[in-house]
Amino acid sequence: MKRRTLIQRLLQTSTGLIGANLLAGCSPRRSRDPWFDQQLLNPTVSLPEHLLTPVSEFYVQSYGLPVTLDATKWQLAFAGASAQPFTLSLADILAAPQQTFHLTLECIGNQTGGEQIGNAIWQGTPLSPFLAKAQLRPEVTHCILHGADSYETTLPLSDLQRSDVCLVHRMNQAPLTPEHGYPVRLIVPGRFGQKQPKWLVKIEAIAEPKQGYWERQGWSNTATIPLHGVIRQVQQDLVWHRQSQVELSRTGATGWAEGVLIAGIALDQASPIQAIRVSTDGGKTWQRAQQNQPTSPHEWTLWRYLWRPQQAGQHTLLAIAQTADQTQPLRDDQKMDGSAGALKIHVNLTA
Ligand SMILES: Nc1nc2c(c(=O)[nH]1)N[C@H]1C(S)=C(S)[C@@H](COP(=O)(O)O)O[C@H]1N2
Ligand SMILES: [Mo]
Repeated sequence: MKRRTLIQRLLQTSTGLIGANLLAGCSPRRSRDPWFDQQLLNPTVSLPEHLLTPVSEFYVQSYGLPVTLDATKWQLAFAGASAQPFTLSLADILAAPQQTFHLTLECIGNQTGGEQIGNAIWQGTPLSPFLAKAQLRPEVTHCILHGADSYETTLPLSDLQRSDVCLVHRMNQAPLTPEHGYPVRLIVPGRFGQKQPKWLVKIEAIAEPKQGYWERQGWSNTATIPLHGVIRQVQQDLVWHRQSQVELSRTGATGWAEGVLIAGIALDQASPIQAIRVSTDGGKTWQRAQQNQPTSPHEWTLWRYLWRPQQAGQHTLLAIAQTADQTQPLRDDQKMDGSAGALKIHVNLTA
């Protein structure tokens, strides 16, 4: 079932105020444009090292209402097949060694070129020392991660033991907002958003694999981020899957006679993006774009390309990303694994 369909069904079965709240809680920004920075197009300014999505513009994906938790009473329980179950308070997490890192969050349901993606700087403490403290029983292979909204998702223990998996309490230099999981969420780099539980309250060690809330609806249980890049901007126009037609006149401040700037983003599960290739003739020929080199492979790569059109008329733009051992496919039909195809943008250059 599509996520939107699920929300529509929930709305049909609920009435009045509850329905209205559900819609607000689930998709406050569904119809909004994705956020992107116009400055990226200025060819005299080098590409920034980071492009952070302001929290106010960051997509929110929650299957129910956001939960308001009292941080002074909040506890995280380490439970299940453990020889030493215990709980952590927010103070315990703040007193533990801190890590700050850039990471791009994206929903597995995001369509090619969709708006459910954002980049932030996160702060938290590594999870693995706490897993060690819990003395998990030898038969433990997975953990169920429980949110206070009864959301759950699971991951193999070996993934959760990685040193870059963090109990996160800050986003863009401020405490997490209620929508993004206040007081604490888990961040597991390389996975789609559904593996980043908000309002985390329990980590339950179990001895067999299990599916979580979205995974039972058919979404991938590994939820690894595939290699993908998209065009986000053509001259001053923000483009995305619902805004893929651009009209440019020959002259004027943003006219095409002086060249057309195309910019976008690219991301992979764990490999650095080595090249972005742009086509302005529907895929017949490809040119390399200029790009930045984020220090973390979990942060989106920013790129831009200056196109010098030779003639007026209709043109089809495409962009694909490459790592050392992969090239993004032009088309991708595996929607329950996340969309990795190329976004097609149609540009009409008028005389
Ligand atoms: N507790 C809880 N955690 C959750 C969810 C949820 O509904 N409840 N949604 C997940 C999904 S599907 C995504 S894409 C991300 C979105 O994170 P954001 O709302 O902070 O952008 O949160 C994930 N964590
Ligand atoms: Mo998601």
